[in-house]
Amino acid sequence: MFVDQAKITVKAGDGGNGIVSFRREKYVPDGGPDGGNGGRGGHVILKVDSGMRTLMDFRYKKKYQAENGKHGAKKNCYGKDGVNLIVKVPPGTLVKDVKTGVVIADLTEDDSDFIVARGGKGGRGNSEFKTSTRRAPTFAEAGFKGVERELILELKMIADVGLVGYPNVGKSTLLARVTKAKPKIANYHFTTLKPNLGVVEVIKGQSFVMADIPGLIAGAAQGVGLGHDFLRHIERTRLILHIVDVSSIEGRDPIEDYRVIRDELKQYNQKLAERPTVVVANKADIIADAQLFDAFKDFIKSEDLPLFTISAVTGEGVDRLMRFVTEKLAGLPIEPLVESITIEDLEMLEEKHNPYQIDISKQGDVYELTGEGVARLVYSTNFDDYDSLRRFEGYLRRRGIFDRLREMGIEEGQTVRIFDFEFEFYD
Ligand SMILES: Nc1nc2c(ncn2[C@@H]2O[C@H](COP(=O)(O)OP(=O)(O)OP(=O)(O)O)[C@@H](O)[C@H]2O)c(=O)[nH]1
Ligand SMILES: [Mg+2]
Repeated sequence: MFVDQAKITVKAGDGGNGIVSFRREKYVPDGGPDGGNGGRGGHVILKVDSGMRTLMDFRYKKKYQAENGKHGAKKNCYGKDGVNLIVKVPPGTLVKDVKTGVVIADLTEDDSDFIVARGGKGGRGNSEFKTSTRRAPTFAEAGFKGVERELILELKMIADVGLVGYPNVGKSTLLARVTKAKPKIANYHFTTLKPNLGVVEVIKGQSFVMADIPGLIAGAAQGVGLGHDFLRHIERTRLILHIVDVSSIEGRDPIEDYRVIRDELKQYNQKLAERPTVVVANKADIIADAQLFDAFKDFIKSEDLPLFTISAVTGEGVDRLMRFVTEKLAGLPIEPLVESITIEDLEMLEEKHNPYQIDISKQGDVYELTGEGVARLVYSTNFDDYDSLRRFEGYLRRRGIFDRLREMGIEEGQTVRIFDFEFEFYD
């Protein structure tokens, strides 16, 4: 089965908590704080495996979670970092973040990898909070949550040359003739149901990859027929071979066929229509209407495009065409498909959308704080410790929670609840 799109969820590991602990040694009274830091959560990393050809694996497994960092321990022991999770993807995988709609990576090169979700930092243990005036801090910091993201993976195969054309014009026949690929070939429309790739090497050391996609028909760009789903695979190609059946054996006019396909490419993506194109007149061995063929040749000349006349079945003209393509490719740059962004940029974007969220609701006279941001804060606070409470208050103030409470109409002395903890509001 050929699967070229998938939606998955990746969850990086949470950072381990820092812990509160005090040295307890024989003969040492009043040992200082020795609570260690938590470890970092594992990242989720996508890595290109050139042996993979589809996104099929992602059809069955949708959730990918890296290991959490371990909590800190006594004697200033750091918690272990969580193990990174490496997820293999085929070359040509485009990675989109669902929430922001941003393309974060375009993974093409073998073995290249990309962190798609960074593990949460570990929290600091109480020994890190020791100062000259605060010799025995009784609080530590909670680990940060690992990022969770929904991603769309989209496979855009990496081929240098794309074969496009009406169904049954001989695209697969040509691919089979010049490469080791064995696409299905038959005399009916839509024989090819999924893209096929093959390597062409007519000039030694100058091989290139050619892709054969299902035939296109009018309306393809809007989803008619099969072609639309596969057009994305030729988006990466540097050169398009537009195959036209010039035999008129099916009673169609090659000029008309050419125009229809051209239009579809343009509608799908203007860039495709601007891509360097070579027109290939196929089935020259069985031309039924020489007049139509002559008209076609004149027409292509007027379009100012290179035209090659071949027979994919007899092999006539094929070698000449492949040599021309090889040389043409040498002068065509490989351009990245999309501008991707760094994970840091994405995190900043998300941070703006939703930093560790704190929600406030009002129940009767009580104001209640909930959300991710609060959970971390509660762990990181020792409500019996004055210093810790001051940090807690400072954090809420910096995050604008006091302002928000006031906007909601809170009065001095009213109750604010966070989980089981309640305090009276005084500004
Ligand atoms: N006589 C002749 N027949 C050809 C030539 N090229 C292809 N054919 C025949 O045309 C029919 C269709 O060939 P395919 O290669 O399957 O065509 P396709 O463009 O891949 O078709 P779809 O996959 O359906 O889009 C087959 O019967 C081929 O044998 C040619 O140059 N000359
Ligand atoms: Mg085919």
